[in-house]
Amino acid sequence: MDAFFTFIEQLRDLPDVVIQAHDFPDHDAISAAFALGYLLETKGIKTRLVYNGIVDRVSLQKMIEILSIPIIHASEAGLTEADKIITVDGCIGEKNVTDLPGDEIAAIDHHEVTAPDGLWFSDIRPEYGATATIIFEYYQAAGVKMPRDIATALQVGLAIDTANLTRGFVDADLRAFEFFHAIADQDLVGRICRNSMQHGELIYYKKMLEVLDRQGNVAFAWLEEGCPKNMLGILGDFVLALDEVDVVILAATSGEIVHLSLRSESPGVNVSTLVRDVVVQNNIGFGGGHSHMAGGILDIEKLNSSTLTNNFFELFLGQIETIDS
Ligand SMILES: [Mn+2]
Repeated sequence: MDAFFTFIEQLRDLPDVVIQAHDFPDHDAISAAFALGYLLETKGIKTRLVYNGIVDRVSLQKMIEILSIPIIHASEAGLTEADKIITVDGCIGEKNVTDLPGDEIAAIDHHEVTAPDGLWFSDIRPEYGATATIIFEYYQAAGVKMPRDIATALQVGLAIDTANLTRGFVDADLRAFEFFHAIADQDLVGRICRNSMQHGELIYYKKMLEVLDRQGNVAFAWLEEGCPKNMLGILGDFVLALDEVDVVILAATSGEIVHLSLRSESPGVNVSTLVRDVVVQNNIGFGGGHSHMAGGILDIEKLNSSTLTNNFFELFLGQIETIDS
């Protein structure tokens, strides 16, 4: 933890510091930014919280509203090259973290990423269920009393990232959960976690089911008319609920790009590695995340100009067979 405190000292000379959540942020990203911002403010460091992309879950919009989380869209933050940026729940250099004006000085993340050299501070813990847990440990070490609103947001982030402590978590997450649970507003946590979509979004289930295909324990679908990025994850979890299915690969077209969302409950299939292997090796986009939950972005132009268009999911299936054998 010494490195974190040394880092805080380095921030004292700055007029303020920018905390950036990953693009199309989820609950963990926004909560982590909220909580880190508050922690730094208690140390006399001014902060601005920003994200890029859109907040596409109604439950996240409500969480921001109800808890008055002071995060704004990066385009409204008036960032300049003089700004210093900390990325949370995402790492500098990853494609889901827009390179904003300013100097990226730190990354705090729990994805399978490698922080670039030369940062003032980096704290990457891929085994952790959520960035919320890393931030919780900063509070503990700093001896800062956590306000109820912040515990509420962090509990939501941890609950959603770990599917209510059913995937990808470690003992540290349990300690954090116990702490949040003791002080957070449990009614609000429950309401935010349960109300994850709107009536109008049910259509995405229909659209997905119309094109859903399965080969062995791998299910896949491409929503050509598009789907909100974080809704795609909810659909992935829905398909993963099938007993016959252990790996889910969903794609949704969005203008010139395609969002990918992957899930795995097969110990032999690391979807973070899988999506990197397929998408990066074929030079058609980018991807990464966790062994059980990953995402990616495809460049349609590159996909179309390659010979891979017609057998896109075959690329994944072939790779999974390679892994299995
Ligand atoms: Mn996260």
